[in-house]
Order: sequence, then C-alpha cells, then structure tokens
Amino acid sequence: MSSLISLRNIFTRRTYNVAKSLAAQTHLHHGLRHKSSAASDAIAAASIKVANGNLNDLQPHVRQYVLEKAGLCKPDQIYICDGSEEENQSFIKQLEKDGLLKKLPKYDNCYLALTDPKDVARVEHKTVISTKNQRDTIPIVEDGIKGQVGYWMSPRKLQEELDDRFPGCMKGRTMYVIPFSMGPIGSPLGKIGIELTDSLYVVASMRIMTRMGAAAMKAIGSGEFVKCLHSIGQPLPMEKKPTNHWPCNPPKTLITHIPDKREIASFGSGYGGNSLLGKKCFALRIASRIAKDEGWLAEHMLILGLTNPQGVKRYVAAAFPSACGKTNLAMINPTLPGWKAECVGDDIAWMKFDEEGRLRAINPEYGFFGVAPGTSHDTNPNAMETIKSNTVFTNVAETGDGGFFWEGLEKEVDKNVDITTWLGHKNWHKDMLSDAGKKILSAHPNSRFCAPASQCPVMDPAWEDPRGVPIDAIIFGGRRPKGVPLVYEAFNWQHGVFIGASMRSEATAAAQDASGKAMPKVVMHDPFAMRPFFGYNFGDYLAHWLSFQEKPGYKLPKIFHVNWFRKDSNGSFMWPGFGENTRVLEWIFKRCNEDNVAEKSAIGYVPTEGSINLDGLKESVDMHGLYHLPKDFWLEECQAIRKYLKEQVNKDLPEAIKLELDALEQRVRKM
Ligand code: OXD
Ligand code: MN
Repeated sequence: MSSLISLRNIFTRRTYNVAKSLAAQTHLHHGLRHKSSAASDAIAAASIKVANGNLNDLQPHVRQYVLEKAGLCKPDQIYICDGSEEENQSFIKQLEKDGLLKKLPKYDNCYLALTDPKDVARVEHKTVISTKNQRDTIPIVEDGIKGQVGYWMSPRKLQEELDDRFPGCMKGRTMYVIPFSMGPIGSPLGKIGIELTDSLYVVASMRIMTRMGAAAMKAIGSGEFVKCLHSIGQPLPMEKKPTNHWPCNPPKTLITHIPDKREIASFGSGYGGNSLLGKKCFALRIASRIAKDEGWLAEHMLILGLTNPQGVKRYVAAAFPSACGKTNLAMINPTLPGWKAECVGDDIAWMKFDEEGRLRAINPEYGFFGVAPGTSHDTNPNAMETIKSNTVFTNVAETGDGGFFWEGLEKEVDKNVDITTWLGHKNWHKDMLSDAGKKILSAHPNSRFCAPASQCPVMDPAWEDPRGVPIDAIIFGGRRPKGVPLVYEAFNWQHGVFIGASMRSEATAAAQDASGKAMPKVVMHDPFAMRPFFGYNFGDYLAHWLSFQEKPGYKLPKIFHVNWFRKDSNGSFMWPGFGENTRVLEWIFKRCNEDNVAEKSAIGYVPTEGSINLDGLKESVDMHGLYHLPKDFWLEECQAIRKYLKEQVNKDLPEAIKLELDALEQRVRKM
C-alpha cells in the first residue's frame, strides 16, 4: 500500500487555488523548466490537495518553486513538513506500515531499511553538473583521455533528460516539502535549501542530517534558497512490485546540478548521497561553487577540536578519501594522557576567513551518515554510543534479538545469535561461503547509519556556534602502503595546495571482476578528497585555493599530510593508528605553536628525531622506517602526479602548481 493512502486518512486535505496569482508570479522563475511553460505547470498545480501546511503561508518565491514542481511531477498531494517530533513519528509509522522501515527493538527508536540491491551507493557516472560552458564545470582533458574530475552536461541535453523523467513522476504519491538549513539557523556561514521529494525515507533521514522544519522555512524570508528536487521515479501504480518495498528506478537514475541557478534535480535513486540532497549535492557540489563566487571554501573535511594538557585548544580540518577512517578520526579517543579531542563534524566543512583574518569553519550537517562496516567499540566507541538510539540503519544485517550487525562486530555479538544478512540470508556466520567460493557479507560494504550528531558523546561545545570554530591546521591524508611518511608539513600555503592537488589513496577498484576474482588494490588520485564532489572546474578550484595567499591580513592555517597506512615488507601496518594518531596530532599542535620540532626534507617539513611522542605506546614502532623517503618511489610519485595533472587539468592547471611539482622533483633528484 502506498504511503499516500493512509496519509490521506491521517491529515486533513485542503485544496489550494491561486491560479491567478500564480500566473502573475511565474516571471520570478529562473530554474529548470519543463517543456510546457512553468506558468501552465503552476496553474495545473493550483488545484492540488495540500495534506499539511498552507501554501498561502509560504514566501511567494518558495510557493512558486513548490507549485511549479508540483505542476511538473503531478503528485496527488503536497505535504509541507514542519519538522516536529509528532510529524516524524507519524512518518516512521507510515514507513513501517509500507515495509520500508523495520524497528530494531534492541535499541531505542532505531530502524532498519533495506534497499533494492540495485540502489546501494552514489552513482558517480550518473552525476552531472550542467553549465553553458563545459569548461566552467570540468577541465578540457587531453585528446583520448577520459576525464576523472566530474561529468558535464549541456543545458540542452539536461533539459531533454529532465523532460524524459520528471513529468508526472510523482503520480499517486505525495510531494513532501522539506525546508532545511545547512549550518546553524541564522549562522552567517549557513545556507537554506528546500527539498521536494516523494520519498518518506528521505524526509526521515533529512530530519536527522539537517536542521529541518518550520524554523528553516521562516529563515528563508525573501532570501535565496537552494532548490532541490528529488523523485524515486516510480509513479503509481507501479508496473512491477518494488524489490524490498524500495521503489527506485536504477536504469533512469540521474543526479543533476545547475550551479548557476543553485538548483539540484535527482531522479531514480532513494539512496543516501543521491537523495539526501543537503549532503553531497548541496553542501559540496553546489556549495563549492557558491563558495568560489563568495570567497570561501566548501570542503570534504572533518572538523576536530584538540585540547592539550595545559588547556590550550586548537581546531583542525582534515580531508581523507573514503576508506581512510575519517569518521573514526573525527571521534578519536586520545591515548595520550591529558589530551582531549572533540568532534565538530565528520564529513563536510564550510570555511570562511573572518574580519580578523582567521579561517572559521562550521559543520553544515546535523547528523552522521556513516559507513557501518568496520565501526565497532574497538575502532570507534563514540560512534557506537551515538547510534544506540534515534538512528536509521540502511543495508546492515539484523540479529535475532532485534539488533544490528556488520563486518567488524564479530566480537560484540553473542555467538549463538542468528544473523540475517542485508539480502535476507538467514543463519549467516562469518565463514559462510557461496557456491562460487565467494564470501557472503552480512552487511553491504556501503551500508550506513544515519544518526543525530547531538548524540555523539564527544561533540564539541562549539559545534553549533554560528560563527564557526577557528581552524589552525588543514590536514590531507590518504591510504598509502608505500613511500609516504607518517606526517609532513607543507613549506607554505602554495605548497600545501599542491599537496592537496596530489592526494592519492589506495582503493579497491571493485570488489570482484566479472569472473568473481578479487581485484588488486590500486592507488587512485583523489585531489582534496573532492574528486566526486567538485562543483566546478578543478583547475579553477586550485586557483581559488591559491588566491587566499594573496589576501592581505589572512592568517593562513598550516597544511599537513598524514598517512596511517604505511606497510612493512611483510605487509603489516607500521603504525598502530586509531587513538594513537593523537601522537601525530600532538606534533601538528606543536607546529601550530611554532615549536622547533621539524626539519626540512625534500617533500616538506618532517618531525625531528624523537619529536613524535611515543611514551606509553604498547607496541614498538619503526620510526626510521615510517620516515624513510625512498628516492625511486618519490621520483615515480612525481611522474604520476605530473601525468595526472597534465592529462586531467591540462590547460587549466595554475602555473603555481606546476612550479611546485617541478620544485619537488628537483629536490627529490638531489636526495
Ligand atoms: C560519504 C562519501 O558518503 O564520502 O561521505 O562517499
Ligand atoms: Mn564523505
């Protein structure tokens, strides 16, 4: 049964009839247009039922957007979300009734969603940015080279694709209007969006991930808001019953951005980064473009507060590609006595220089949408505490006693408890093999928890400070099994920007190849950990970062690179990682105090002998090995970076970055 039917019984229906005033307002429209005119769409929508809220109470430009999209998507009714707990509970009940959420009774107010197995992750090749000029979105790559830093679509093609998808796509469903704030409401660093969606799972998740509801709607006033349209792309009645009660439309999935118009339209996927449009689509792709226009930075970075035993506090922002333990670092429990670490955010930082020239950062999000597998009391006890209540889990396994399970929790569940995998295989156990000899995973590798940030026991007292927190250091990192030392510091801002541009990390290209064999791991370029998230041409992005060094009075943070993942010749990790990473953070902290604990190397400043505090470390660590800079490795690294930047950024590569690369290569040659 669709959510619509029972919502009809729950909420009083109203009919909105403002055809005349709408016709007069349509000239305000600047966004995506269906081939029939926006005015006639809006007029068609004017007699639509409103299940909750009052369209007359909306600001004219908000009402305009809602009605125009309702006219296009033709939902049965509109529901304006107020964000209240009562409303949320009614949605959860509805989701349970529709089979989209299942209560996990072991915890308080926690639920499990299982998706169609075809809708489990972000789909990069179906994620596009549309600008008039291709070069505003992506660098023009060298002939015969496949671009890797974003996908561009012409406005004409985009219009065709949208016309093929959105007209009538919400028939039989409800269009929910979600007003939301990225950042504390009223923060000078925050921004407002409105997401229109036909998915209640999206509404419930957006309520966790953003500050959603009436206060955000009020905050719009007559101001700008980012327009976010989302549809699962399955009007009713559906031709086929949805798999797992999860309607979606994978063959037609398309995630589109129009940065010039601050507009997003996403079709066909209900999953996380494709559907919770406040996150990757708005807070990174659209926001990075707004940030360029307005002179600030929207980055794929965690924000962490560190207090030393003397009570001095500093904040750092850190960018890591996926699979590098970003959420674990954001919630680190320091092992060094007297040190405290507090979390401001685990994924995205919006950062702007204030009138005193200090870089200040907010976490635009309100929750964590974290990768579940690998999270445990050993790796991240604070995350485990955070997800004990009010959390939506997606594609994890379920235990017979109503709990969650995933790879990494083996030590934490009763050996005799039944485990049902995300795909519904019962009696799962860790040695389970399929006919083909492949391991069956209990949870999907990209399964997630979606939990309120306020529940994290180590949230920083200033995490909601509207002014943001002052950033003293920016850290780049990657998973580098060879050659890259534990930590090094950029010589200056420009060198630091070059280090960000050169970021690489080991990733599994795919879990299996076509024949089911495991694929080798490869080191991939992921500049600034932003490769899938740049909202504009990566070359222009580099120029934007570089421009801050020209600004008088700006106190530029120091820039570092860390690598927790170096391996020895036996393939074992050389550094213990996790809470012990505080030892590296301590060194970074000292460098921010200008302590004399660094010496020059070919690649940057590295710690002087003995300056990384190893007191109390349980295992012995080969610090010389961790710092060794093999000449051959670094020459190859220079070559790989040169090839990548030449092929991928080509004519848009700022001269300053080329000079940094030449200088690095020269220093390495002299090693
Ligand atoms: C995420 C990602 O989901 O970076 O945070 O993919
Ligand atoms: Mn991320």
